[in-house]
Amino acid sequence: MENKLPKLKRIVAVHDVSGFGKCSLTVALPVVSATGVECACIPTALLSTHTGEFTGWTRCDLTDQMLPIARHWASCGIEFDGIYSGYLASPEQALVLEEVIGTLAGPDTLVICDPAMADNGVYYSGFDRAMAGAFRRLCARADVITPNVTEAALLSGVDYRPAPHPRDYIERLFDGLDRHAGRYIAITGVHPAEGVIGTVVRDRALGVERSAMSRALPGMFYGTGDIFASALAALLVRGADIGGALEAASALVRMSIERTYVRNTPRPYGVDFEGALPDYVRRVQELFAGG
Ligand code: PXL
Repeated sequence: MENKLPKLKRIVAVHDVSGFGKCSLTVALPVVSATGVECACIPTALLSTHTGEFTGWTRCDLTDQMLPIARHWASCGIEFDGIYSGYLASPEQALVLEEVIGTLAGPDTLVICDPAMADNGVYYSGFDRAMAGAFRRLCARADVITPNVTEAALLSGVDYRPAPHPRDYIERLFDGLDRHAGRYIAITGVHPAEGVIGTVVRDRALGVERSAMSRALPGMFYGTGDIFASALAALLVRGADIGGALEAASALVRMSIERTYVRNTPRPYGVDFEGALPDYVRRVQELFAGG
């Protein structure tokens, strides 16, 4: 058979496995795959659930596995188009991740860092400013970073402000992050006005910003930052432009939230992204029509 398909792009997702609760690797794997990108993974920790609202979760740190996995892959000559990291078990793990990046990244590998450590003005369980320091370093090594408003404030040193988030506040966050970022900064969970939520992206190379906004539904939706970052990472690695990637990733999050809201799924259980994937795959096909 004639070889007419372009080379499959490959990402390694470096996140924890939270066995229940639909975040980190349990959403990165399906979302990256649905984008038509291969998803290898380096698990950073194994937990029974994510740490938001659940109590009594189990946790096994996998820091000591990360470099041996990366070195094995390097010895096999496996190459990566993207290295996409999220939740890390400890600040020390960020240093190990830098070594993993050094081991696996080629000159064209896109590095995407989601500094998953806090939300709604507070650190996730077990984290403190040492985690912000570690992510600051890692974000400076990344081409794309995807902090939420809380994480952007912690990384930049700007005060955290609950909603609404006026334009000048978001500009201060972007400016504060400027030293700690590569080409794209995507700030998620921005509420420019009551009832409106979305993501604002600054393209530092072109000096332009763009946003994708939707109607805000009440409550906290776990894992949506991971769904957004997974889609954005895979779309950019596959070669989408930032505008198309932002729209498609935001639509996936919006539809996942709407379905969860209508179905009234318990919030800590994660969002119904499964039912939103068919629409997402159609959008991806349209973005890459002919590619
Ligand atoms: O979705 C971010 C995330 C990932 N992994 C774990 C978490 C959280 C957020 O709470 O607890 C273990």
